[in-house]
Amino acid sequence: MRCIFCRIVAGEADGDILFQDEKMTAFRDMRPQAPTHVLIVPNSHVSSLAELLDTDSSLLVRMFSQAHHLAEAMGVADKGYRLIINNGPDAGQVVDHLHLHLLGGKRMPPNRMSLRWKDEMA
Ligand code: DGP
Repeated sequence: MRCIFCRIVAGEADGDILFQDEKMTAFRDMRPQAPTHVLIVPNSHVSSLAELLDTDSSLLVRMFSQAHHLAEAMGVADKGYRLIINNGPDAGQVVDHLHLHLLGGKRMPPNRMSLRWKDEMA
């Protein structure tokens, strides 16, 4: 059985697809963590960041670039958005097909490391 993201890319499973070209597909996350929550994935099955860097590193730049275009199109670019890749088990990667989360449309807290760094610099 193919992975769920491969099936969404191929149109074999439901996915609210917002963008697709020959290399990548963007669709809404089914469990949104923010008013705008989109996943951008390579069309071919790539499990990890290391695998993408080995096979098609230029696609990574294109995925980030597309994320920005989507953020603009969805009206969240001006106020800011967050891009996240959970890479591997310690990062909480659940779906074993590399994906870039685009989150926006709400004020998100700074991460704790940045807060600690800010305190140390004060
Ligand atoms: P991660 O923890 O980075 O592996 O996040 C996986 C995300 O994928 C999670 O936010 C929920 C989303 N997701 C899982 N299954 C499906 C699905 O079948 N359709 C869609 N649209 N999103 C899914």
